[in-house]
Amino acid sequence: MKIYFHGEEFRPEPWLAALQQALDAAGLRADVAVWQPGAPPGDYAMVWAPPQRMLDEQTRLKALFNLGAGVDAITRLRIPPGVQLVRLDDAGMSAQMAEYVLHALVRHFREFDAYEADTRQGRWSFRRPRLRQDCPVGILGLGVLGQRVARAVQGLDFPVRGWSRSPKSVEELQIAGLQCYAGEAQLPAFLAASKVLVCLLPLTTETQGILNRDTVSQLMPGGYLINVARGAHLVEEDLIPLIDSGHLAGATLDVFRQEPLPAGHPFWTHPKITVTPHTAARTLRDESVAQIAGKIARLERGEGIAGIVDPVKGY
Ligand code: NDP
Ligand code: OXD
Repeated sequence: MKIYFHGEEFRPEPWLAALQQALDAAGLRADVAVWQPGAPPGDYAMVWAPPQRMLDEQTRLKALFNLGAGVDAITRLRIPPGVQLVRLDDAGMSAQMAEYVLHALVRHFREFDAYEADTRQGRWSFRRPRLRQDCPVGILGLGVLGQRVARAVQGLDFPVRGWSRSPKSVEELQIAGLQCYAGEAQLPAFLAASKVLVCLLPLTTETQGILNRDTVSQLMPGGYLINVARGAHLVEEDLIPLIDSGHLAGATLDVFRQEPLPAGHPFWTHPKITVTPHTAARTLRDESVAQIAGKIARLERGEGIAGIVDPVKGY
C-alpha cells in the first residue's frame, strides 16, 4: 500500500514516522512518502491544502484524509470521482476549541481587559457583576466542535442556544438546557435569543458571509462575536461599524479572509477586537495519525468510517 503526505505547514518527517509506526502497529504494510508531482498512484493520502495537481494526478486514492476539521481548502478544488474525502473528527481539537471559546467568553463577560487596564494604573476598582442569564451564548454549528463548546459553556451556567442545518433535540445531544434551532427559517429567532455569538460552522456556499451587518445586528444589544470557524464567514467590512455603533461590544477573531492577517488591517489595532493567528484548535500529530491509521485499517477491512465529507453538503 502507498500513502502520500502533503502539507506545507507541517514538517513531514515526524508525520511520516508516526504514520508508519501506527500502521505497523495495526499490522498494515505501507510505504509512506511525501507526495511529489508525477508520483505513481497511491492508495491513501493525508493532506492539508493540497494543490490541484495532486488531485488531478492521484485519481485512484481510496481516501483523501484532510489534516483538519474544515475541508473548504479541498472542496473548492476538483476532487476525482470516487475519491472519498475524510475530515478529522475531533482528534484532540474539541477540547482546545472549548478552552479557546471559554477564555474569550469569560474574558469578555468578566471584563478582565478593563480590570487589567485599571490595575496596570494602580487602580483598585470594582465593576458591577453581570448576570449570566443576561448573557445567552449562541453557537452556530452543533457538530463535533460546536457540541463540545456548548457543553463547556453550559458547564459555566450560561444559557446556551445552538443552530444547525438539521433539527436536533436536547435529548439527542444530552446538553441540559440547550435551546436548539435549525435551518434558515429559525436563524432570526436564534440570533434574537443570543448575546454572545460563536461561529463553528463549516465554510460552504451556504455559510459564506453569514456573519454580516444584517445577521449580527439581530443579536441582543451589547452582543459579542467569537469567530473560530473560517474568515470568509464574516463580511469583514461590516464588523467595525457594528462595534463602533455600540451594537456589538467587541469581537474575538481567530480566522480571517486573508491569513496571515495583512499588516495594516484595521482588526490588528481596534481596541475592542482581539486577534489570534488561527490557533483556536491545532491539529495534533499523535491523535490525528492514530485516527487516520485506524480509519485506513477499517477501510482495508471493508468497514465504514466516520468523518466522510458529503460532497453535496460540502462538509
Ligand atoms: P461538523 O461538520 O462536525 O459540524 C458542522 C455543524 O455546522 C453541524 O452541526 C452542521 O449542521 C452545521 N451546519 C453546516 N452547514 C449549515 C447550514 N447551512 N446551516 C446551519 N447549520 C449548518 O464540523 P466541526 O464541528 O468538526 O468543525 C466546524 C468548523 O470549525 C470546521 O469546518 C472548521 O472550519 C472550523 N475549525 C476551526 C479551527 C480553528 O483553529 N480555528 C480548528 C478546527 C475547525 P448538521 O449537524 O445539521 O449537519
Ligand atoms: C481545521 C483548522 O479546520 O485547523 O482543522 O482550521
